[in-house]
Amino acid sequence: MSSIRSGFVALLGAPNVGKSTLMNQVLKEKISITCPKPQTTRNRILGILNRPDCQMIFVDTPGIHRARDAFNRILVDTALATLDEVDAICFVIEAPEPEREADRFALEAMAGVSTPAILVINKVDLLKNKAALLPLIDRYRGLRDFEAVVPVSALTGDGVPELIDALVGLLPEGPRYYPEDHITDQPERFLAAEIIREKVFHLTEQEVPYAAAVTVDRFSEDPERRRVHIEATIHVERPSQKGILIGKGGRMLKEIGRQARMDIEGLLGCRVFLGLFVRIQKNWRKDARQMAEFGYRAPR
Ligand SMILES: Nc1nc2c(ncn2[C@@H]2O[C@H](COP(=O)(O)OP(=O)(O)OP(=O)(O)O)[C@@H](O)[C@H]2O)c(=O)[nH]1
Ligand SMILES: [Mg+2]
Repeated sequence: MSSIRSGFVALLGAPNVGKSTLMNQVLKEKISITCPKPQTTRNRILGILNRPDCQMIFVDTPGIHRARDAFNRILVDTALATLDEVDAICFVIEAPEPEREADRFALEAMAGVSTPAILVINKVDLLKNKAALLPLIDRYRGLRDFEAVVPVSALTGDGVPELIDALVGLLPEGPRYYPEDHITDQPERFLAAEIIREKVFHLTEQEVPYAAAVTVDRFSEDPERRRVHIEATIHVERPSQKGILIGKGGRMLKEIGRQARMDIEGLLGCRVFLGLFVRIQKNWRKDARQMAEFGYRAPR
């Protein structure tokens, strides 16, 4: 039996640079939710790439930023905790906005870690002039000793095969950590909750997406009707947010449910009944116990 390479690769960077989009592009499957709004990802999310010669386990993380409260501290700590458990890092920035303080801050947060890192310059599809990348690459090379610099478009897939090739070289020989047909370790319940949260992120504005957490209260097969029956609750912090989520005549909640149900049906490959409820959990982002109950706790 010939040996393979295997290991863990963290996707790290400032919020909104396209880490989750890149993960989905690598896996050709939607594992991690994405949104034009920052701070979409809140957990550490595994995506497993299986090839005959390697198993590469990508770890998508929340965007690193200057956390101003306990909730955001948990998000940032969740991202930084992956530094200790990976064989390689993809540090992601976005090409159209190269001079961002946010990227500098994220890079500094991993300064003390010697894990090999690749600089991934994302969103090159938005660049008119690729030569504009050269000074950017020089500057970043001065800030950290990157193993490689790879421009990509997570949206179109441009450059992604080159990125994977560069990463394979950084992984040690090892076993497959997960069965070959697995592409994530996230349970279907979690993926369903995330899809609902994604629709809230896309369809509501200002504080509402940030004040929302989703729990799945029931997830069961209904063999008689040949479908999966899901009941989920969207928790928000204030009555005004509940009002917005439900919308005039219940229209907003209906639309969130419709879009989420279609995506969950695609994920599960079967028909789905989705019942959605909205509940106020006053100031849950200020309550450590409540945050933990929603799946947000500081990593050990
Ligand atoms: N044009 C273009 N847009 C992209 C590309 N990659 C990501 N985006 C968009 O950028 C936005 C943010 O993408 P995400 O994947 O959610 O970013 P993220 O880094 O995971 O963000 P957080 O989880 O909030 O830290 C979304 O609107 C994506 O569609 C790309 O290569 N090109
Ligand atoms: Mg993300």
